Amino acid sequence: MADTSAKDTVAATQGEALEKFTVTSGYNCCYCTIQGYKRDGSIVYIEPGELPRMPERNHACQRCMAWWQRAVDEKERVMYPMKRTGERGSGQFERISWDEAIDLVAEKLSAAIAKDPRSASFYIFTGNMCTFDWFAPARMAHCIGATTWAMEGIMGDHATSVGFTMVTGNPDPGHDALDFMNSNMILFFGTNMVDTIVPSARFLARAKEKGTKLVVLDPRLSSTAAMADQWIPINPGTDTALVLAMMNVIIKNDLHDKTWLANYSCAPLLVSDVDGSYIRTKSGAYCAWDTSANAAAEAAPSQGEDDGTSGPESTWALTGHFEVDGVPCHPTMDDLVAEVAKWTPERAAEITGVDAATIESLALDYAKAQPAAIQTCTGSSRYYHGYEISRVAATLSGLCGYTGRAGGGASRNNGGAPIDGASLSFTGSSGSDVPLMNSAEWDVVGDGESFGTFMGATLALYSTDPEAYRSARVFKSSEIYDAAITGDPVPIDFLYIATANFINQSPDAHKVIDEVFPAIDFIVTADPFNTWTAQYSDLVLPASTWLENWDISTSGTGPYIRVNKPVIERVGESKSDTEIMTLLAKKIGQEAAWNKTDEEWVRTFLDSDHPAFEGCNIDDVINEGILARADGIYDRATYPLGDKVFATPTGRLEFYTELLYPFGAHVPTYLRGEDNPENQFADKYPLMFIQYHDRARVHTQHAKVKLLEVLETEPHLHINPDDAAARGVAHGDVVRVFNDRGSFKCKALVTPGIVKGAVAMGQGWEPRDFIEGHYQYLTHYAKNPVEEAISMTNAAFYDVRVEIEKA
Ligand SMILES: Nc1nc2c(c(=O)[nH]1)N[C@H]1C(S)=C(S)[C@@H](COP(=O)(O)OP(=O)(O)OC[C@H]3O[C@@H](n4cnc5c(=O)[nH]c(N)nc54)[C@H](O)[C@@H]3O)O[C@H]1N2
Ligand SMILES: Nc1nc2c(c(=O)[nH]1)N[C@H]1C(S)=C(S)[C@@H](COP(=O)(O)OP(=O)(O)OC[C@H]3O[C@@H](n4cnc5c(=O)[nH]c(N)nc54)[C@H](O)[C@@H]3O)O[C@H]1N2
Ligand code: SF4
Ligand SMILES: [Mo]
Repeated sequence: MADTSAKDTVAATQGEALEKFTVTSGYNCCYCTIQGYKRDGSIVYIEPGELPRMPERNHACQRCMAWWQRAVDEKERVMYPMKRTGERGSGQFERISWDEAIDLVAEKLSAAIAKDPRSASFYIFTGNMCTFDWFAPARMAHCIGATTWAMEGIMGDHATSVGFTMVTGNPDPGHDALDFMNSNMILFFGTNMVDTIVPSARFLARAKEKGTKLVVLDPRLSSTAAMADQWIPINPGTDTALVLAMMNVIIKNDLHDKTWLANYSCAPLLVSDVDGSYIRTKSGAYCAWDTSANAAAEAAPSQGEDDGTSGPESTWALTGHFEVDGVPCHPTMDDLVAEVAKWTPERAAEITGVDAATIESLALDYAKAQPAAIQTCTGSSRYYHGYEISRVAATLSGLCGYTGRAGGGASRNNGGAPIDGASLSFTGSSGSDVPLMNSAEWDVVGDGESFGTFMGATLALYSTDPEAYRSARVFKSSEIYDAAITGDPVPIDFLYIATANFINQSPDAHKVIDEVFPAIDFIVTADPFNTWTAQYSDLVLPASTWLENWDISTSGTGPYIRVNKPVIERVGESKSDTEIMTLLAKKIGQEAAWNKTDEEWVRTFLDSDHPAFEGCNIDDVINEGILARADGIYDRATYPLGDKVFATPTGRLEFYTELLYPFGAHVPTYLRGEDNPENQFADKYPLMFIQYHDRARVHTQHAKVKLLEVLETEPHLHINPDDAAARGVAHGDVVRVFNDRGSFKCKALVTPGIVKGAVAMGQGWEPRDFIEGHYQYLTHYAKNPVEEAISMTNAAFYDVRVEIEKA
């Protein structure tokens, strides 16, 4: 909690009133609202912002409180537009004016468009996730028929969305953090909440104090594992095998909730013995076997009471062999049971390194907890076939009837849902056709299609509507390397990068530098900081930050709409991404769509008829920086799927995915061991190299922040004492970490807090922080056919084999 006495002391001593501000973080973390005080335009200090009606959630951590030091550091900032004069990567640039810079962008962009509009690409990632500055470049792409890239995928996180969407129809079915209090047991597969989803961690601590058992599976003794009742060290990338064995134990002990499964899951739905497809009626309805009538009947999408029960007794068969219209068939539950039967705790123990007795008791504890919650974020899915861990976790939750139930569920994070679990909506709120904000003018651009679909398209499964993606020219980011190099599926002649440190945060940096970038004629990077990516660009534009801009965000803890207005003066000649696009629009005949100042866009968005805005005074919201939505829920732990309505093809919790039958993955299984391309290196490179999202930084954003250098000033490689001793490495030694793709050098941190056979490093460092090399020289990008079929490949950043030696 904030200690405001420091501020009062400062102000009293100085005999002055400090100027208060409220602003919400834009980097890819938790959208915390922070507040602070300025003297003569300079920040004096920062503390947690006041969240209306939910003061217990006021939150700020060291990163947001310290980051402004970097934002005002002129040595770190890109101060002016800079045009490359030397070779790419040489760091040689000359200062040019904004006029010259925009002329150059317009010229190169127009040349690409004249050839093929799709050969002009706009790539955004997550450097600033406030609505306008995040999406302005993508919106420009839509205006001119250019290409954008679905955001998850090449740089991460899609596997988690895929797994959850497959099973629940929702990429992010997270329970509110307060709901931890309703759990008797909480099981974490990775998810280092204490460092990565910090505002939720206090509720975890409270639940623990109340007696909830917290179990964390992690190859590392993470900050979250350190506060758990039990840390279960697990071999990287193997959680799926463990969950399959847990399901095996649960089913063998008859602890699964058969009534729930029959009512709300695909378990009773019939599939053909011949080709694995769901049995459907002529009208396309799914079928199940009704044991009371001894006949097949339509099984409607599920719907239920949000009462924590398993629903009414059911007469659907969950096992058996039947025939429908001459087609031999069986319920999908038989497939799940058959698959998990292969996964004895002993077999899983060999793969996971967790002993069979621990797996067995974990399974029994979980099933008996009534209810138990699961957390699996993105760390445990940065593997080949990474979607399997969230798929299997969501299935396990359904198996015990915990889905859509207080204290249960399988969550991706615990941010605190705005109303109904839709934390990512910005132009609409799920369950409502009325746009949340007055976004029509911003939304509908180009040939009349909705830009609002872009956001949805980047998180949904590609397979559900490939046509919609193609017509919106949103390509799978998993194809961006191939596109640049081969022109397939779309050529890239012009690339505009914003809010992304592309080289630093994408896999296989040698490939990017040696093959991908050289194949692109002209690369522009807009960034506040002089990044590795900027060094390889032809033109660098100075972007201003969320501390300097007008903007809006709707995600994050609680049902709020957050407004940013400039807190500090623009550094150098920097401009917001929206302003940069507005300048560009004037040169390329798009000014009609870019006819507002940033402040005018903010005011337009807030002028909404949606019930969320009832009684809203725009000036007050702008002053206060936060609007508590009139339709928000403030006094209870929210959770999704209570109504048992699943937006899956069957309309039920769907562990059986028809599309994956040809891959032998129609029910959750553990595939990685057999076809993972990285396994060819298993003998040569015996160690798994994983990374983690460190407490001192959000990706590359917190470099050289003086206050944070108290925590760590350079990257370290965590290594188990046995692995270190076998290589003659002592704590603090410089080590060389290498594989066939590349190498880096840094100091070793020898610790029993990591499993044998794995080494780990916090991600987000740049080459200048290493003694030599960079972690991204060792990562790889192998497309995964199963993930491509269902959506797109998620970069398997943690599925990397290496060896180390004392340098
Ligand atoms: N090896 C490895 N690689 C990874 C990961 C990993 O665990 N291991 N994690 C992956 C994951 S999950 C993610 S989400 C990605 C994140 O990757 P990125 O989104 O690229 O990461 P950031 O460093 O947060 O931000 C990118 C850039 O945005 C810039 N920026 C900040 N504010 C603004 C602004 O207002 N305008 C503009 N134009 N730019 C701005 C920042 O200075 C920074 O250079 O990294 C992925 N890469
Ligand atoms: N401080 C901070 N917070 C962040 C970010 C950041 O960069 N810094 N980034 C944000 C973003 S974009 C994202 S995507 C999220 C990521 O949020 P998380 O998924 O919580 O982050 P990670 O650190 O990648 O992984 C979490 C834990 O998983 C462990 N792990 C790795 N492999 C495995 C495995 O195979 N099995 C299991 N059980 N555990 C494994 C790691 O050791 C780590 O402790 O964090 C967000 N919050
Ligand atoms: S948790 Fe993330 S958004 Fe919240 S204060 Fe910390 S760095 Fe900022
Ligand atoms: Mo991420």
